[in-house]
Order: sequence, then C-alpha cells, then structure tokens
Amino acid sequence: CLFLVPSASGVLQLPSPWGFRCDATKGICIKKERTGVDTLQTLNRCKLNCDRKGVLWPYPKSVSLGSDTVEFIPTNVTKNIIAHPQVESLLLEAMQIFQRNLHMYHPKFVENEAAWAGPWDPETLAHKLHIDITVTGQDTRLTLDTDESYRLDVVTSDSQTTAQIAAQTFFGARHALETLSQLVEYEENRETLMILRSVNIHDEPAFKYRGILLDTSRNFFTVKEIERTLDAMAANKLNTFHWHITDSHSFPMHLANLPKMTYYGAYSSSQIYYPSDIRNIVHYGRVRGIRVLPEFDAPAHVGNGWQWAEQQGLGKLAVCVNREPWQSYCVEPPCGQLNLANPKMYDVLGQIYNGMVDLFSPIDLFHYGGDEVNLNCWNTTDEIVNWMNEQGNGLTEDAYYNQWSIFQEKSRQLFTDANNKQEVPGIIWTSHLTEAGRADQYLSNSKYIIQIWTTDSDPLIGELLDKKFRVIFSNYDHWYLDCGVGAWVGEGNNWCSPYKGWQAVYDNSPLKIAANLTTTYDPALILGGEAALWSEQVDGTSLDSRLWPRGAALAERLWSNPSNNWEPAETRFIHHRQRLVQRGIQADRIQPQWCHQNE
Ligand code: CP6
Repeated sequence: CLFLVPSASGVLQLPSPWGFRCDATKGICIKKERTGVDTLQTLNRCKLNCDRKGVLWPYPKSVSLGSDTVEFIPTNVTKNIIAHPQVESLLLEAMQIFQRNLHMYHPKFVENEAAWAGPWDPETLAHKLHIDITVTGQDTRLTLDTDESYRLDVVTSDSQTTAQIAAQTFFGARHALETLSQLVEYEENRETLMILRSVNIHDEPAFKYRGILLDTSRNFFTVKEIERTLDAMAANKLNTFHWHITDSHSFPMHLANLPKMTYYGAYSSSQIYYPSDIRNIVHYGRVRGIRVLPEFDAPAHVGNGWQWAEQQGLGKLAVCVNREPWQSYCVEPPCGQLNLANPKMYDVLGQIYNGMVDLFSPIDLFHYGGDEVNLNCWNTTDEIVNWMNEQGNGLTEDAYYNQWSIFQEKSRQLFTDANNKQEVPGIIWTSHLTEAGRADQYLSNSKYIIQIWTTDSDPLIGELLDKKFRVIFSNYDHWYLDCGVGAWVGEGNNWCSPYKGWQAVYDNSPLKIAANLTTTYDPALILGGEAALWSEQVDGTSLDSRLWPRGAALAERLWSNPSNNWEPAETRFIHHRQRLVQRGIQADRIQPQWCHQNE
C-alpha cells in the first residue's frame, strides 16, 4: 500500500495518505472504518468492506466457505475431465475461458495480446490449482429441461488445491467454473492470486429462463459488442441471449437464400451480420452456457428490407412500410406489417425461417415476436380490405384477430418445417391476441410461451396463468433497461420512464408478482424473466453501462431468487461490479471512489 510520487530525483515511495493499511498475514488491504457515512442515504452511500474473499454473485443455493486462502498463479492450473466426448470438447473451451478470466484479474492484463503471460513465474510459486470435472449426461443442448445444477468442492493440501466439480450437464459444470473464478482474488502486493482453501457449494437456479434481450435493428451492434455482452452474461449465469435481430427499422441479418433482405434492409454494407458472424455468436454463447434465442418479429415490426419483392414482381409482401402519419398505422415509426393477402409473403417467410434454422441451429426455442399489431394499418390497405371482403370475413376486429391467429399458426408450421419438422416451444409477446380472453381462443398453451412486457399489476398475468400458459416476465416497469433516457415514441410520450435503478431491477420478483394474484396457479408455469434493451437510444457506446451492473441484479433475482430485497446484497453487488470491470465490461459505477480507495 505505497503511494508512488514522481519527483526530480526519481519515484518517491510515501506511506499511503488514504488511511488504509495492509494486513500482511492475510495479504489483503484493510480499510479503516469510517463512521457516520453508512446511513440509508440514497445517494453517495458507502459500503465499506475490504475483505473480498468469496464474493459470490449470483449467490449459490447452499454455500460453506472456509476463511483461509492460499496463493497460486494462473499458469499453474491442471485439469482432469471425465465426460462424454462432445461434452468434453465444450468443457475444454470453458476451461480456456476460465483460465483467461484468471489472467484478467491482473490489473495490467493486455487484451488481444497473444498468450499474455503476466508476471507469473512457476518457479517461485509451486502451489497448483487442480480442477477435476465429472459430467454424467451426454446432451449438449440447452433446453427448458436442462439440469444446470452443480457441486463444487475445494480442498487444499500442502502442494495443491483441488476443485472438484460434478454436474449432470456441460451447463452445470461451466457454471461451477464461473463460481470457482469468484473464489479467486488478486493479491496486489505479491502480484499473485488467492483462492479459498476449503469450499463446499451445491447450486442450482431458481428459474430455468434467465435472459437479456438486445435489439439490433433500431441501432446496430458489432459482433465484438455482442460477444462482450455474452461474456458478462456468462459471469452472471444468465442463460438466454434473446436476439431481437430485425424490426421495421433495419434488417441486418444476412440470409444466404435471401440476400436482398440485407441489401435493402441493412443500414450499411458494414452493418450486417453475415452467416459466419451469427454462427460464431451462437457457438460463443453455447460455450458460455448461453442459448442464443433468435426472434423474428412478425406480423408487425417489419418493413425495411422487404421492398425488394415488389421490384421483383412478387407484389407487396409488407404493407404500411414507412407510411405517414405513422401514429395511425403503428406505435413507433417507421411502420410496416406483413401483407396477409399475399400468399407469396408466406413463401418468403418460410425461406427466412429456413435461413434462420441454418444459422442458429440447433434451435430449441424460437421467438415469433407477435407484438403491437395495428389493425388500422391492415384495414386501410385496399389489397387487404378487398381480400377480407372476398373471403367473406368482414372487417371487424374479431375478423382481423382471427386472420392474425391464422397467420401465427401458419408461421409456426413454416418454422417447424424449416426446423427439420422438429417442434420446439414458441415464444410470443403479450398483445391484443393474448389479452381479453383471447389467448386460449387463438393460441395453444402447449405450443406457446408468453412473454409479458406490461406492468406487474396487469390482470392479464393472472388470466394467462389461469389458462396454464407458461410465462416469462419482462415487465417494462422494472426490467426495461433502456427506459429513462427520454421520450422516443411521439411527443411527450415518456411512459417508459424513469430510469430503473439496480435496486428496482433486483426487487422485481416474478413469484411476488404472481403472489399478488387472487387465483391459485402452478408455479412451474413461471419459467423466469428477461431484461430488455430496446435500442432506439442505445448503441455500442452505452451498451455496457445500460446493461451492467443492472443485468447482474436481474441475474441474482432469477438464479437465487432471494427472499430479501436488495439491501443485504449491496456490498456483494459493489464487489461484483468491480469484477465485471476487471473482465473488460464498462459497467456503471455504484458509489463514489471515496468509498473504495484501496481499489
Ligand atoms: N419494439 C418492439 C419495442 C417495444 C416492443 N416491441 C417496446 C414497447 C414499449 C416500450 C419499450 C419497447 N420498442 N418490437 C414491445 C415488446 Cl416502453
């Protein structure tokens, strides 16, 4: 803890003026307790705690931690894996990620420098970290039935610390490696790492579905930015990257069988996800325990990209595209909805699904979008009005809902055909089709999972649970992470506001929301939750700070589902935020540096 001051005669070493001292025996820095500041102020509150040993996030189900530590260096790590070959190859990649994360604890870690060796010399510190992994299951898919539990036991002898990991699946084992990395801290005086000598953990998630949505249509995000998001998700045991890849604004997803979609729909030739990019992202997620869940939002939220068809003589596949005044035809400009009257639209939709299955395989879950359909768009389009009349449907709301639900069922069949006839659960957003008693009239609860984005007091929640739909919570009053930057939907419409602090994110509990209901329901219907980053007002420059550390608050809610609110979690949260920064994530700051002068 020396304070280095440059001067004419060289660097002066002064005792630290900041009032913290080193505990040489423990090798950690002890902060002198301040008095009088640790009150329940909402701003500038400090949580002082220098002891960072075993700061676990999200908190495991059952934990027993010894207090003693032992030093080691990340170049002294060995492993032994017992698993089915396909699982083993994933585990080998997960081990490399683990080892790289250990290297990143050093403050001078250089990203991108091949084989950065650090100051570590195996001659001077012989203590080994040996990792034993046993995975019994063979399945490498992440489905809604995947067992993500693990056991992690750490024991230490004179020469070696052994971490024993046992899991049913690759996914459980890789979560264990994540937890193991959280038992390690950097030792700044000797530039080594410390690990707890003795640990027993048994862990499993409270919810199966723990997601983050990223919208890459309103603004484009680079592959690097997406990968960084996956890194941070992995550090928090979040398991679903919901990729809202297209919308009415732009179509950045390159499909080999429909190259004109990006030619007409991408913002620029460099703002396109090419097939190799997408496949790399899918694999990048998988080895980090994350399913990449593609959404193709339809029949609304389409538009740019579809114009090629008219020039090709296929007629209009989408209507109301960029139509004005937009307020009459959609909730957000630019408008656009698929043309139900044109059968060619289904041919192209099928081709899109074919292309997507090829890029995202294996697909175990698919998101159909289905939100915010504007009936007035269809009902003011001659081609559609004529078609409705020809069919004798009439032009009532119910007639349109009926056609919309037929569209949805055709979409599901087209997708299933594309997916080698393999039926997978479909997710759709809450919409007019799922509310007011319509959900079970139009949709099957065995085929669809409903993602609820309205407020946590919406009676719709009880209605859906009552009808035995599986649900995922993304209520905008707590889990919309883009909220708070200002209005974007029309003048004065600022209903997605104010900014939601991490405490609000943490305290939003799916089970509590459901507990407010008067009806009884089956808790297994609640699959989990997801925070959404709609990107009207976000791009790569603010991506990390919008998502983190608030995404970590979401992660603990969904993994541990603690009975407490955010308050007892605060110190751990602050430390965990530091860890995310160490891992290269530009996570937002929680408190003044004054609280943490020993960083
Ligand atoms: N885009 C799409 C959006 C939104 C939705 N779907 C949205 C709606 C309300 C708020 C934020 C975002 N921008 N395709 C709703 C699921 Cl407050």
